[in-house]
Amino acid sequence: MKGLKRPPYAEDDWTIPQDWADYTPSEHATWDRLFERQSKMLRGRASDAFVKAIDVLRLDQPGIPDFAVLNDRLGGLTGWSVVAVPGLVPDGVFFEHLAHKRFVAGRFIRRPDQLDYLEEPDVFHDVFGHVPLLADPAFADYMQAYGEGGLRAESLHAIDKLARLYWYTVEFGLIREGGGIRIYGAGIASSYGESVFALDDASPNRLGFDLMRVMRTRYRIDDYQQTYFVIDSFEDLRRQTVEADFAPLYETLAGQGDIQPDAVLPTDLVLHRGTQARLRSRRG
Ligand code: HBI
Ligand code: FE
Repeated sequence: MKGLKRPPYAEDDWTIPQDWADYTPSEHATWDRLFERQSKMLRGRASDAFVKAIDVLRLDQPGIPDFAVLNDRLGGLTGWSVVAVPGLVPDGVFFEHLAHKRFVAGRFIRRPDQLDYLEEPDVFHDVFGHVPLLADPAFADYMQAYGEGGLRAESLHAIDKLARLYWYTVEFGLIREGGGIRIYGAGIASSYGESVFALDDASPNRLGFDLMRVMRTRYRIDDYQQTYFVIDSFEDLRRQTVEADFAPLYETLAGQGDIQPDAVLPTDLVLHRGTQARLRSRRG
């Protein structure tokens, strides 16, 4: 995230007051519409931990959540808190917050004509998509370790590799659960279209999670993913990452090429081999 400029009203760490009382009725109504649509969609599709946390954190109360109230509940569970920011923040600032168990959330909410697509993360993506799993102890540990690992990756010039791990887990991760596959990534969970596509469409690959393989894999930012990686459990993800030393892994990766977003390798654990029909039809 280069070239971002900190607005004058933000603190040095880029946080701003949420000013919850200043949200308008129409902004609260936008949250309610998005919440209603996504929470219905995710029943039976999202990981149990995600669905249960929506209840436990009382995210089902009407309107944009007041971070002060949310933080009382979340803090009691895992010690995490949510802080408001204007939008995207520089990588170093982002990592520093995570390392201190603070999740940065956009204060703003998308306009009614942007319900399905926006470029910068807003309060719906950040709070509905990300915050539920911060109530899960194993996932919360993983997020904190990601922040600490990000700070180390900066000096090792390996942020691009580490960012792929975030992308394919925190944003677009799937998990084996209940004899099938469920959603846990925030980018999927907060998207109406992708929460169907990621699980049910024949187009994308669904491959078993492999840490080194994931860090070599390029990703799309302009469309649904061509490949999703499926973890066995949050505890397994925690064990494979929090307990690993990434410095030697980055050295190994430096000698290996990137993998294209749609590739399937002979070494992959293939749960579903994608037809990639979506991209083919979009390219016409
Ligand atoms: N800023 N607000 C915000 N939210 C993010 O998810 C975010 C960010 N800055 C950088 C970033 N993510 C990622 O590019 C890092 O994981 C590398
Ligand atoms: Fe996100």
